[in-house]
Amino acid sequence: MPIWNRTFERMERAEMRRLQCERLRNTVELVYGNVPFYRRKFEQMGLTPGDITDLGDLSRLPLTTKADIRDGYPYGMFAVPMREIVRIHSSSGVTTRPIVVGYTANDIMHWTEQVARVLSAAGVTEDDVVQIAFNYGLLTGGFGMHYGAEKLGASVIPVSSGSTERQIQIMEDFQTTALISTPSYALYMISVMDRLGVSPERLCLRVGLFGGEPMSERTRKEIESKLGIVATDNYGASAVMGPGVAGECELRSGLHVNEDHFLVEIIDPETLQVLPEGEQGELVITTLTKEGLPMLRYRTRDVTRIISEPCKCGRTTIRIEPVQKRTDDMIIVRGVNIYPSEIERLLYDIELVEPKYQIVLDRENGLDHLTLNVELSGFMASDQMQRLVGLEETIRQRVHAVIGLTPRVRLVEPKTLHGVGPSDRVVDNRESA
Ligand code: DLL
Repeated sequence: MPIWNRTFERMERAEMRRLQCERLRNTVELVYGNVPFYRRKFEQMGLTPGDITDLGDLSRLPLTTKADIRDGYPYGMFAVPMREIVRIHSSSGVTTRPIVVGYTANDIMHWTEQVARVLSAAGVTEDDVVQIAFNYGLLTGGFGMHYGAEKLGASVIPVSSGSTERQIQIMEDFQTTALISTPSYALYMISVMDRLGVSPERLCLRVGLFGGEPMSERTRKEIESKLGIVATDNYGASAVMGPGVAGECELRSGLHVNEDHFLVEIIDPETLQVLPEGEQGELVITTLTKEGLPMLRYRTRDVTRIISEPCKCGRTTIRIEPVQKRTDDMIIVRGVNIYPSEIERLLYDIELVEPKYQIVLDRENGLDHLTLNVELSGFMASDQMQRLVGLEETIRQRVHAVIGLTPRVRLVEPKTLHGVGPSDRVVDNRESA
């Protein structure tokens, strides 16, 4: 099995720790000198960059949350002048401020390298024809994967997301061998192929790289059996880079972390204390080479565990278990990250309904659907049907404007959703579909 960068992916542990320490100290200097948010945090904590001498000091550093990045919207957390930023991406979020990520030329170079490693670990080579079905735009998936795949020398088809029938046609005609998408989009493609009567034997696909959202073992098996491919999982987050943070090798026993660029810890999301090695908790990532938007101890809210035994593939980097859940209420629907509170907020501004709601997620023919049950504030007789229909439409449009997805809206009678609390605010039936 080829290893893209043997120097870093097979580095001796002690040497890797030394490299990480050196890079951590550089990052600390950079943010202390250039990012007022971090300077303030250090001052409040009575810390100076000189206090960070080895990796054991990592837990003394402040944690960073998504809200901290948002508060600096758009460029407040950048550590270099704008003239050094060559690319800008951002997360989804229309009314709430999205997080904005800036990259220097070096950041892009490193990102490209990280993605090339992830692709190579999954078995992609220069002989592959790679179809990238992530959106090419502000989100990090499309361009992030694209540069890495080109660097690897593969033949890249930047088909982007959507136009599924056309995608399938392209996959067949262009003899695509590797598919890159979210796992749920792969499921949707499978259902469209069924409808069109395209059998996987007509395709040349052999491998898939899936990321951007959790992939359950059940989904992985379904994709593998229906497309006749090997399905690998890869993980990333825009706040620290985008795709390319970690990915499975062909043995698929955990996602190898690009440790020369990211330092990972697992914390208890309640006490915020670092957990002993091997325990499950919230993944926290510190960037080691980022220049545009360096991050100290970024709280991903993703739940995983670190696997430090060496992998049989020969890489010496630590691995993380596939991420299946989060410590907050963020849900990912059709690749869009959604916080229920964003929906709640908009309901406050709509007359005749209460901000009492429930989100139900279903999967039909491989496609995720979001149904929003919303409580009416007063009883409405059926002769007010037209008003009800208008109300549903208003909610649909407003939700679409905020999260970019059109929900199915069901208005329910007053007091029906009284008992709905944080634990059943979101009912996710997608895996049982
Ligand atoms: O999803 C970047 C990305 C794009 C990664 C394409 C991989 C492939 P964000 O939009 O900032 O960035 O969302 C980050 O998505 O905190 C996780 O909750 C979730 N996520 C990403 N990859 C995985 C995965 C991109 N493989 C958030 N498994 C993260 C589970 C994932 N969750």
